[in-house]
Amino acid sequence: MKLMQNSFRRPAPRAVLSVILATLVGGSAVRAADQLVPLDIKLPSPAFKGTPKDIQLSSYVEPLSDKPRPPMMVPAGLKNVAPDAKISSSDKNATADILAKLVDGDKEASDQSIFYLRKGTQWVQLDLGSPQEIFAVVIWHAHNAAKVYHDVIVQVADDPDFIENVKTVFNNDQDNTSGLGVGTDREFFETHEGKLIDTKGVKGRYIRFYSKGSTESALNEYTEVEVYGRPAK
Ligand SMILES: [Ca+2]
Ligand SMILES: [Ca+2]
Repeated sequence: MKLMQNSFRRPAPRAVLSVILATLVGGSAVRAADQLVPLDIKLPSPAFKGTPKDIQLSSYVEPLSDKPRPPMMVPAGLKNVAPDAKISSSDKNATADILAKLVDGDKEASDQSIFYLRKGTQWVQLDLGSPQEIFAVVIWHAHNAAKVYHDVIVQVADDPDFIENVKTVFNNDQDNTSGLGVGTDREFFETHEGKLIDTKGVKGRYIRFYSKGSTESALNEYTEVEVYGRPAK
């Protein structure tokens, strides 16, 4: 208690800033001692420009922005933990060699950079090896053309079968066609920026990414995922 009183009496300016920012971030697992920094995401080259051609869109798709995405503030010292993960998928035709492309750092829009999962609701899953506090997730399905993926759902769990302590951190399946619950997030255009999701320090060892085809095809494409976290305390 003495320590706390001391720190309140004579707060370091950086600590005060962290507390204020942590309050702004709201409900996340940001700790008082955390220094917040912009998340540094290495982006691939853009592969298409301008407004999409005439494709059928849901009423809940976000308009395609022509401005760079504002940075997300996260605790300093996070690491992309995806490259060390063990990867599995609902599509048993996807071999380990194919699934390795999900975390190989290649996020380009070329044919060689993208792999396919069969049609219908499919998922890829990462076993992070130990419980992590996950602050941000970035997904690139395929940004070779303007398209919108359906039923993008991201869940975190304590077990590989997603039974224990399942937390949904993103769900844009607003008509519940994948049957995991009605989502409240919006559909979005795939771009070179990928889809950045603020996961607010959610804890879990397993993370699963669902999708159900796109405005272009019933097949499911994946290029890369990144998971920014730190070991859970
Ligand atoms: Ca890749
Ligand atoms: Ca749907």
